[in-house]
Amino acid sequence: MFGKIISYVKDGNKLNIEFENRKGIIEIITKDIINIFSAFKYEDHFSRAIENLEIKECDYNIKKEEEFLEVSTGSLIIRVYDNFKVDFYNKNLELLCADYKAERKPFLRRGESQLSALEGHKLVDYNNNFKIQVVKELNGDEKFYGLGDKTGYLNKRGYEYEMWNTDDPTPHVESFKSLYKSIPFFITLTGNNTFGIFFDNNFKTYFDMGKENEDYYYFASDDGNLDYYFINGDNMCDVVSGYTYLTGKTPLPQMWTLGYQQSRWSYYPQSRIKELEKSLRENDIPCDAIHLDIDYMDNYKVFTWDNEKFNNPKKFLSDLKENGFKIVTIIDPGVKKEKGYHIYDEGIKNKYFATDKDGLTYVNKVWPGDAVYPDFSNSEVRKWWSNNQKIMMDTGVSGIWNDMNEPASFNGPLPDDVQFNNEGRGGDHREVHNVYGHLMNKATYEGIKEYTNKRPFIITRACYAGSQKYSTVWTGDNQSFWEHLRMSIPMLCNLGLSGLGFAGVDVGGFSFDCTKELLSRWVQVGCFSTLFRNHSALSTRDQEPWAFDQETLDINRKYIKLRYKLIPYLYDLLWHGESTGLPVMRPLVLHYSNDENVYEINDQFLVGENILVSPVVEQGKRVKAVYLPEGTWIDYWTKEEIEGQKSILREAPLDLCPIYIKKGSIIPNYPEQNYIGEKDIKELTLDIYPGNGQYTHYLDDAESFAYKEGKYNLYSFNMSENINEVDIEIKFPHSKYKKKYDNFKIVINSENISQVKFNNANINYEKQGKQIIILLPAIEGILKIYKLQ
Ligand code: MIG
Repeated sequence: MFGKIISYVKDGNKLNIEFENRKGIIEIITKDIINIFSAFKYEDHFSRAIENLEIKECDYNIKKEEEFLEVSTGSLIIRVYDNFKVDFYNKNLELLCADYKAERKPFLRRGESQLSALEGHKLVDYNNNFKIQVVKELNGDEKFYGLGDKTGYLNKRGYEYEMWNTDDPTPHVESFKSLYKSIPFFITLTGNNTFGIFFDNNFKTYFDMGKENEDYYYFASDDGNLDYYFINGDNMCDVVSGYTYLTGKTPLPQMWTLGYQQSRWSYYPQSRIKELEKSLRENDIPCDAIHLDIDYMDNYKVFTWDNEKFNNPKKFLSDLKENGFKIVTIIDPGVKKEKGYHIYDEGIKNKYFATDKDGLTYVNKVWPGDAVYPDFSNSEVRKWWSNNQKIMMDTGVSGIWNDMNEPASFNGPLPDDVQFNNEGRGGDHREVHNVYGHLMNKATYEGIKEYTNKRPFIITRACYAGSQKYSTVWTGDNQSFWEHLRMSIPMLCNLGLSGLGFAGVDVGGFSFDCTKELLSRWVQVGCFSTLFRNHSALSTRDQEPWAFDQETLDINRKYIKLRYKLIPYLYDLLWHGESTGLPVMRPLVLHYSNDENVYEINDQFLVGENILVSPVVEQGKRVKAVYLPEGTWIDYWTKEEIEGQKSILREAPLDLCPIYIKKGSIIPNYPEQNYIGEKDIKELTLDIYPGNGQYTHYLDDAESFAYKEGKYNLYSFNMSENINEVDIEIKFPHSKYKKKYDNFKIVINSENISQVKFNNANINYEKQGKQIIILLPAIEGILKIYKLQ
């Protein structure tokens, strides 16, 4: 298609290459991130994912060889061949990624699928005519991770997917090619080599990860530009950092958003929420937020309240807040078509809605009946939508839950020819579909930020690459199936690798009726995911922690309380994530990519680097096979030390989720609270697993942007261990936030202690079971713990 290389010109960080038939550009973003571009539709990137990209200029060399052009950046060597085939090598000239130079050879499909279609089987629609297609050689055991919220297992090798935001309420299974989100990014791992590819194209895109042929994998699109980034890294963490360098990091949220959240479709009227509030407290279930689904609205009209169900929402929400409950309300994009409804009238007057090909306002059916679709690809419409957030914020709403923004309708996806502004360029639904939710989230974020000056809390169902800058995500309409509890682990892990650091699933399952055993096990996973929300569908059975029996309630309480204990650890992870791009919930392969035993682990995950969770995800099972990677791990419940790089069997009665802490960990804990912020925490507990390790704890006002101006404190703990003692050096490298701790409560998970000194003075300690408790004033110093010899 491109033809032979004719000439090339270096233009700053870009290398412009003239081929016989087209131009190609190699752009050096950093020495490890390379963009491959050819203008098939637009001369520029016109990216919705990447905003304010900072190019890190580096010296790079170009060499012309007989067969190829060679570019070297210091980290990477890139060889460009005729037909714009590109191969990437590391600096030692080891091949990382090569374009496949032959034609695709799909496997044979025998028989007539039309015949099986008669019985209702799905026809295989096999597409070979892409406008843009990049085919890469497959390397032996190459594995693929990422790709957003796709169903199935962690490793995507051998499957095909499509990026086309899809609301399909039937049970999500492995054959789904797409779900609600489009994150055209994946990470590959072969031996010790890892890299990422981000195909920044928001038309429908296709990813075949070695399904049609074991010799290659490909990504492709019907339209748009050839525009992808090769992201190099020494390890998978670097690749995630590189990807989020381009598309943005998940920002630090308000701390309360990490609390337990209770939802269902729907809690109303007011008295029902009062009842819920009472049940939560009576059953001693900590909770920070209650979600209101579509029924709080007047006839499903967004930005309105049904005054029969809620007679004074402002007063009601403020009373709830007094008691520690925040309210999150759902907002759909579909605006009810009704003259006299101010949102509709304003939108019509200003031409804010998408149109059909003749320029008439496009109408489809959603909850309010006939509805029209705000054109979020128009910055003026986004401004309007931002302003509308004020209506909700003024009523006292604390977060917005953006639903149905694929966009969905009662008649499936919108037709291809629905017209959008597309940032002034004009464009149809084929182009805007995958970024519709993304742009709605951006508008929501900007509005809430402006009106509240707090870190906005937005949960979204649909998104595109880069939506992590604006919103938290949940994985939509799962079912109360064991299979969906199992799937939630690889799904959340892959979302995390795809930049979406703040994610969760409907705990207990959305559709279908949950069982007590399923909820008991689900809360053991949910309490570790960043977004922790129990939600269920209209007319399913009650699914709150107390809706089953005493045992289920006790198990829910145990894990919800564990969650509240871990809040400072999770918050620290999010703070770190703002610079590293790493998620809270991580697959083991992210940190142990040299250990082939972890490549396919779908039923375990890490929380940060220090906590390993191996939940039971099968009905009736009371024992779990746990794989512990290298290092020494401590059973959270028994404090038993176990050497890693092996599998063990762990007894796991219904109330027990196997949890392991890595030796050398320091984990901050909060005291019990009914909700975050209930107590003014003057004493920070540090749960310490003696060994060698470093930990930095972060403290700020937990809600505003003042931390961006440096108003925060850092507490660093440096621990080292030898045969005689464990030393912890406590330092405060940054102290610009006015509130300080008074004390540190040091919990040492070891019994063999003879003496403790802080800054050279003997201090008291107390023995409690298998732990030693030391109370310290919160000052800098050196804590020395002498072992019993
Ligand atoms: O399925 O607003 O995924 O969480 O409860 C109908 C009602 C629309 C879909 C969301 C779900 C929500 C429901 N919505």
